[in-house]
Amino acid sequence: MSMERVQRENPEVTEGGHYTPSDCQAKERVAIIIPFRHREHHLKYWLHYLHPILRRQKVGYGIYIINQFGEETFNRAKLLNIGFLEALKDAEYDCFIFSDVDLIPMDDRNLYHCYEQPRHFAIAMDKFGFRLPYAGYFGGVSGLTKAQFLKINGFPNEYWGWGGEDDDIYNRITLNGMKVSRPDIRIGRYRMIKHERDKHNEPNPQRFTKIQNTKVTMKKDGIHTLRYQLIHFAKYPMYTNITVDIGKPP
Ligand code: UDH
Repeated sequence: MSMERVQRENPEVTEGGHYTPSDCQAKERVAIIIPFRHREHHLKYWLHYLHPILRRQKVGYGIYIINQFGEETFNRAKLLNIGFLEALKDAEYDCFIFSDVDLIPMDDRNLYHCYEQPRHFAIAMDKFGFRLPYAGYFGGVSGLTKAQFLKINGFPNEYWGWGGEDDDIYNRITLNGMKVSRPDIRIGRYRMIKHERDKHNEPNPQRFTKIQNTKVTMKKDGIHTLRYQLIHFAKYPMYTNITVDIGKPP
């Protein structure tokens, strides 16, 4: 896969990875936020598959890659929080879909827009035998309206390394009186592009105790306490890249 090919095959996409259907009025503007570091190869495939799918679904959208600067421990949820704020600085959005860079939906009927309740899209991944691994799973691809996101004070900033942040987000949703909505199990199918475990994203041993404390931590840790430094903002033909310094674990 090459970026030139993706560009050639998606001439309707405008600079920064934006698309608006030409033959109808999209109901909402969707920002798609991807946490990222050193996955250039996956990104080409993700763009190759997703631009045509989103176009067929007649979604009005923009693609934002939130690239973690440096080699400190990865922090997925903090990058997603940054994506929410930076996308809103760029354009008006009503809906935010947070997607890992290696997850490709297999069914066009898994519609990338927002729902009355926070949405979990990636419910049947190949790596879990096309089943939900556990009832409270909220990983991979999820979507919230601006109001739903603000109601839970965004995502936690304090999960460094792999694991737990998606369970914390699930807890925030239920503790705030909302309920996760999901597609039919036959429709929510995904393929994950195979890869080895990343460097500097080792499983976080604190995750089990942290997810017990969401009720307390969600009030003081979230979108309202987000701190980061913007290093670089660039609009490429197929996506917008935002490189950020998010610091390191305490
Ligand atoms: N991510 C990066 N770079 C990193 C780490 C994570 O871009 O160094 C992003 C990327 O969008 C990825 C997402 O964060 O899809 C989630 O990363 P993850 O490691 O939590 O999840 P993933 O499903 O891998 O990609 C799980 C470990 C698989 C180990 C397989 C060993 N055979």
